[in-house]
Amino acid sequence: MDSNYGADSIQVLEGLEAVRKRPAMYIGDIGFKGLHHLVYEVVDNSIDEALGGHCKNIEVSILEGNSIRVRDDGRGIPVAIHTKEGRSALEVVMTVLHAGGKFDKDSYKVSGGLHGVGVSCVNALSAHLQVDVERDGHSYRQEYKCGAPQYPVKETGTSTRRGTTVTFKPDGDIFTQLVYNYDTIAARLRELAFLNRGIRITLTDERELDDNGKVITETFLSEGGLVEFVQYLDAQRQALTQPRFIEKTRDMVSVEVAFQYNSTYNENVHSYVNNINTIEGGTHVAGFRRALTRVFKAYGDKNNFFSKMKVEVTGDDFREGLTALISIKVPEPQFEGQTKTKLGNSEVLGIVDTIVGEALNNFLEENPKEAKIIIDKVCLAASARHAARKAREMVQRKSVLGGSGLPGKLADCSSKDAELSELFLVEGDSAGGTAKQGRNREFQAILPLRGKILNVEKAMDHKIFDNEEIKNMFMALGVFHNEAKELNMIKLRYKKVVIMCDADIDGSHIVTLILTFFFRQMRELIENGYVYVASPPLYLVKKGKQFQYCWTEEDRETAVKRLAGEGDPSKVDIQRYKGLGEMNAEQLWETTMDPETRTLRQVTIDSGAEADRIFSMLMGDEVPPRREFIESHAKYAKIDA
Ligand code: 0RA
Repeated sequence: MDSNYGADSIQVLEGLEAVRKRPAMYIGDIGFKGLHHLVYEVVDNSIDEALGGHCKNIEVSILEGNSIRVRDDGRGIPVAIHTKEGRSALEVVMTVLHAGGKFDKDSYKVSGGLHGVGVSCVNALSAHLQVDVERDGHSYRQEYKCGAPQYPVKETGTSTRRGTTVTFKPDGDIFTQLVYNYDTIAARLRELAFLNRGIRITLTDERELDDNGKVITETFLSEGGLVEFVQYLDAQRQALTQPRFIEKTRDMVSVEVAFQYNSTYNENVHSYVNNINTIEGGTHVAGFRRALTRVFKAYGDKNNFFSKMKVEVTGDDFREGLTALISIKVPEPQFEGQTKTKLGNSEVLGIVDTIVGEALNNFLEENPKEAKIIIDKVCLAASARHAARKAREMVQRKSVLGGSGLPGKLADCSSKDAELSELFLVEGDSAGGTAKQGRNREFQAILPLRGKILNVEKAMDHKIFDNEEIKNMFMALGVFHNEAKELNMIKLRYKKVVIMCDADIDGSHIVTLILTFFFRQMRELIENGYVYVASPPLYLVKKGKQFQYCWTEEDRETAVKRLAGEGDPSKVDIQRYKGLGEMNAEQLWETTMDPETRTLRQVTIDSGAEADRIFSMLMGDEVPPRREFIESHAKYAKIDA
């Protein structure tokens, strides 16, 4: 029987061959992101089953050897022979692209990963996959290698439960990274739990126990949904209003919005379409903004709240200190933009606008006290924006002048090609001096930053643009904000910006300050993949003329053993680098700056909402959560993938 199945395998492989040939086309990439995407793709199927009301619990396990198991208590994928296909429906679902929805007429699929490829794609990219179905009192199984079934669906026994369990091991011939990151998966599952209230999702890491010998496991279940999500994001901020919730469906588009105002000056609007984070926004966000501006403006005008204002109140002003989540579900989303995370459906704009507009009107009429608090904040924002614009324009006028527009502290490189040029932001003048000596001046520029830069998380824009270090960064980079606070990068002078700080707690705090600045003021640079963090070594291990730089404790131990050889390990000299200043120019070059030998860590944003929460926690007023976070995440928060 098993060998007979070979013939079918060939047919299957023809279908899935395309996926194995061009995996990146289906799952984005074949590195860390793509690897994790496989998990999300499988979980999405279970989420769909839950959204249809057929499933309450989803269990995700990271197994020993970095296999993944996803188990749900849904109806179970049908196993009966599909007459037209001549084989089990289960096999078709697992081996034919986009076959998932075919056997389920009564539900329209909303969840569906960013690339919406379905579980067959995961199968194609797995060295081994096993699916177990329990339904109608029986249990069934089929296994696959690289997507090819190893035998027809077989009955494995009886069962009183219902559900589907998919266990897979990503193919090492396809992926360049095979190790799963618990926090990355946890962040996505937490987000899914908030976005789909009432679904219990558990994550268990079976690879190791925690420091107390306990199993690493978390359960994500939100009864409050988006309202709880807003509170979670704003946990470290001071709320000015109660969270509000709007929920309505029109023309098959379901709209959910939760928002609250806090005492900061940041806009935190995060949006989702069919559970996908629409980082680039789109028509749903446009509809929300339009309603917000229109309704608040009309309310303020009607009550004469703006009459004393010397400046015009604009849309931006209504969003300062606003944390909002927009989650819509659309039957046929059109994704656009560079990263396909921008919703294009034009009909959605009016739908969201109307639904949010009506709800906001009611809210303002029924809650005059909260309305006044918000309007006062809006007026403050408008005045501050006016002041900030002056400060910003000063910086920008200088930065676009060229020549004399460069900061005095900048040691520029000779290349004028942004593609090749690198800007090192270096903590402190002394390390800056060493970096200047050590660099390759052809393509490496050095900008020393003085000690702690301004914490932009707590400052208003006019303070931010008055800050010397921040002005220097804008001028050196040659970028500026337009009226809508979008970053103009036409004159960007370097396409690699490397943050280089000491490898200690103070250094990592400064990295975080600088990253906060980029995240809040120049997020586009991060989104384009231009921002990096340097990794200076922690140790120099030396014996006689032999030496080795080390980046981890394990590195150091091996180096000591190697250099000691048969001899006495205590004869090996270990130098702990406390700061960049302890290295001479040559050492700094060969360990940290030389493109041939250095390790740079690219800064990426997995989830805008999670990054927002982490920055508010790291840079906000409350000290304990910050300390706890930094201690539990070793060197640098988890803002780099
Ligand atoms: C097709 C039809 C039916 C359920 C499913 C697929 C299904 C797929 C997945 C994937 C993961 N978990 C799942 N659970 C169910 C409906 C079958 C029926 O009508 O009983």
